[in-house]
Amino acid sequence: MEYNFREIEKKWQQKWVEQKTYQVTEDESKQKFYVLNMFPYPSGAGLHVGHPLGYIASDIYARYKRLQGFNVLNPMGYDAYGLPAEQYAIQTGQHPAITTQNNINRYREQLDKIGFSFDWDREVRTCDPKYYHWTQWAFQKMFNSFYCNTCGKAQPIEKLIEHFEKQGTEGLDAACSEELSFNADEWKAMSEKQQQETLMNYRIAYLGETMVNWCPQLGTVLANDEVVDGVSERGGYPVVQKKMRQWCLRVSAYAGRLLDGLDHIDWTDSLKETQRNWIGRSEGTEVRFKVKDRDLEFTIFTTRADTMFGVTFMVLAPESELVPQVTTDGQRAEVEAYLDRTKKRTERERIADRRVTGVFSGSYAINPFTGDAVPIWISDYVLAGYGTGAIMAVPAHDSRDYAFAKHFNLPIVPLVEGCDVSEESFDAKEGIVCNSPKAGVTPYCDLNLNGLTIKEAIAATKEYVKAHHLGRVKVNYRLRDAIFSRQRYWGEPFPVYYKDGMPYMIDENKLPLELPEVDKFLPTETGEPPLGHATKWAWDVEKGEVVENTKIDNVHVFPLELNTMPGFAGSSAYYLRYMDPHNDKALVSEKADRYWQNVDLYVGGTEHATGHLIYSRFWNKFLFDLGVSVKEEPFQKLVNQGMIQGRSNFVYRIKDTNTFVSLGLKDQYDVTPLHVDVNIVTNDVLDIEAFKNWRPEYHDAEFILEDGKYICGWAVEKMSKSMYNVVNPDMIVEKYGADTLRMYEMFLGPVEQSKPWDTNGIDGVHRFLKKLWNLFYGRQGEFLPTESEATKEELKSIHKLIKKVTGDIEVFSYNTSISAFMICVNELTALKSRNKAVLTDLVILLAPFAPHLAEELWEALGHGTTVCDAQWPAWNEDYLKEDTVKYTISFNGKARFTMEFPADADNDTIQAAVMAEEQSQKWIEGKTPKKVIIVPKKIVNIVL
Ligand code: ANZ
Repeated sequence: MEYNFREIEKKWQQKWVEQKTYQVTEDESKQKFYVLNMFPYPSGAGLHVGHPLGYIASDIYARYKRLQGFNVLNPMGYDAYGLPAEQYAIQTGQHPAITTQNNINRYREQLDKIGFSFDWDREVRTCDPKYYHWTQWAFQKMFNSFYCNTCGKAQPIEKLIEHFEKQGTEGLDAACSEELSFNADEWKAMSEKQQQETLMNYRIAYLGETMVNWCPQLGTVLANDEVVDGVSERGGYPVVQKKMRQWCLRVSAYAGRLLDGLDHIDWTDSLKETQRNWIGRSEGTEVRFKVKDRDLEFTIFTTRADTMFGVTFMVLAPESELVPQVTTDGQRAEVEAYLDRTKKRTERERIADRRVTGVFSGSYAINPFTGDAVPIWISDYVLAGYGTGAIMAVPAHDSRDYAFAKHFNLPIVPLVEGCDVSEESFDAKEGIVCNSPKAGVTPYCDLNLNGLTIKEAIAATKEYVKAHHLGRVKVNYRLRDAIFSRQRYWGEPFPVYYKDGMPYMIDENKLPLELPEVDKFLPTETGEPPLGHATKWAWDVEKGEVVENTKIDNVHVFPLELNTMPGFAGSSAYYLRYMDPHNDKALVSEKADRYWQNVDLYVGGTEHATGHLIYSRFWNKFLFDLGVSVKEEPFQKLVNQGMIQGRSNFVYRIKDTNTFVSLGLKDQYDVTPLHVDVNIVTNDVLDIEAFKNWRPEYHDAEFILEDGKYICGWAVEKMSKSMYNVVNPDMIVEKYGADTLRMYEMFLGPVEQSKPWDTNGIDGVHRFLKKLWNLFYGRQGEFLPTESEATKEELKSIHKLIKKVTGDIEVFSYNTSISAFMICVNELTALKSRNKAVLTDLVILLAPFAPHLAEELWEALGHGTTVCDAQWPAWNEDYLKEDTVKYTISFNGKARFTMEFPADADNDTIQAAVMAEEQSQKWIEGKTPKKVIIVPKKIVNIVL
């Protein structure tokens, strides 16, 4: 009987739905296991074969854990707010809700075909008011909290107010935008508005003045990567740096905890390192400098306090509030012209671009160590948002300062007399710091750094600074607060109204505040965000509801916030919501939260390393402080799946003709390569008829063939519509079945690795499943397994497989598991195995990989329940014991490694195992071996 995958897959997909096979509840009698995929943004293009890679990998793990007796939560949902739907709406007028719904339907259809074990009853969509209710709720909690550095966690804002009422800022150590100082009386004397402004300085969700990339023509703030060379990526409109009042999240308050938490989670070292760099802990010193002849001083941040004796000038960031104060009348015009120029550059450009620009302010600062007066410059290589936005420049020991000094002809004074201060010498600066020529001889400083290493010199200088009250030791983080406002339509509305210019939260029990309807999705004529088009977007505090804007009286009815939340808002706590998705009283109930705790295995792409994976860790830590989340870290283990790249094909058009020449002959002509749809190319041979029909302009195309065929060129590129290399999983499922697709995607290589999609091997995987099927069904459709005594060989074969697959799944080495399956099926076929117990184990092992086929065979073996509830088999070492022989494995006669084989292993088994061995791939380099020579009990030589 044929392996009829179409029928089998349809049947089981239906049964799973009917029997709610994947529905899961909090079952206290079982240990939990929580598997999570980064949920997709449902784009208009649908899924391509790259998308399911991670889902399949995690599904295998989820199914495996269930077979081991765990209660597995494996949910799925949609990150449904976002820009593409909004842009589509701007172009076509189609409401983003409709586009999103259509895309979700298409995703769901595609996902359903692949046989995932998702509990769809727990689906979430970030654009659903029942979902964003809790996004808004968390935002309100952040607004009503501040971060207490003393207790190391978020606290209710009332506690801060209490503190102010009792002692003002005295004794307060809280995360803030700006250090403030006032006493209790001063606090009490403040107007409500002043008090609110003051509290804003501490709130975890706060309105802050931030520099943004503002594009006046588009009426919106752009992200850094949407700006290229000072103009918008779309449209090419000028972008300027502008201070704007935006909602921000005080992520920086959590920098230390975000850093420390990395030590307790099981993520790859490279991902942790990326986060560490992003958080950017920097231990340094803040030192105060006086401005010469003025009653003014300012603070700089340095990690090299030991270089105080080499300071030859100071630099302020252009945005620094000090700039107008230190600019002298004589320099004003020049300074203003400079500020104007630098406004056009984004921060990223300022960091990346080494072009030296700057202007002298006219003032001088006094070096507190030497008493020397050094000029104060203004330059955009100093960033406003880092440290204090002001630096002391030591051109002899810092390359940026060096470049600046060279450009503007400023003095360069090395710490060590006679030291080489050419550009090339910079890397060689580590080592012994000799005494500065000035140390000990000026009346200002008797610090002696003679003979110390840099580290010791820094420590000594720090002590000196502290003892002489010149500044303080300071830990800085690069991590910035997150800007949380977007001038967009398709996002979560803020549950905020404005009274006298200050924001107020709508009542918690009136949430969710639903996104209003608008007739245009663009900014308004007056430059307000799209919500500015809404006519019913005002808050009636008495009724506690949204009313028409015409009713705004600023007494009972107030305007609502026009910005919406950014993409990362909805994805920051979705893992918690999956635990209890229908709860309308809380984000998650205590019971569900206590049971599921946090995600045990999170699978997703590396592109989220510094966005989502920082924000969601922050968000979770905040909820942890509130007592809502029980674990401080949301994602215990994280696996990054690689990308599936496209394998593009090309045809070569002879210039100015409609004639296409085959790959091997193209060099004889002047040709233009053109992408061709990979779906009309098989093994690089073009289907000429299909090509002619592909585009009207190719209808009359002519071809220069080689050996009667048109051979296409190829390249590995990103899988994308514009390269015509997108392979749709539906097509593969239709042709080979979901089980083949699942196994093939895993067989392509290690999960974490990026690899090109290449259908050439898919037939092999499909044949393997057929072969496995044939162990169960004879030609006449007779069911073969019988109750018999398993032979030693059969037991050895299956127990070897149990051991290998169990070990491999634990480390996500699915490709090697699949090779092991192939070997085992070959062995059992050769043994003509009919043993029911052995074949039953085989089916259970197969279930995570090819669930439809496994269910079908499980049923045929006489089981009334799903194979998902079977028990994962254990291996017995006794069956594996054997007299083994060590073989040296050689390639073209060169010994490379050894492998052990049973003394009685036949040549086919040895050959198959050698070819399947991972190490072999390195030496085979994708070639087909010409010959494999096996010298019994000694050597395997592969001739390439
Ligand atoms: C003097 C000095 C001498 C410095 C030397 C470095 C080397 P990290 O490690 O990243 O924290 N700096 C401080 N604030 C800055 C800002 N807002 N924009 C640009 N640069 C800034 O770097 C700290 C160092 O970067 C500080 O130490 C300061 O230059 C500079 F041989 O001070 B240093």
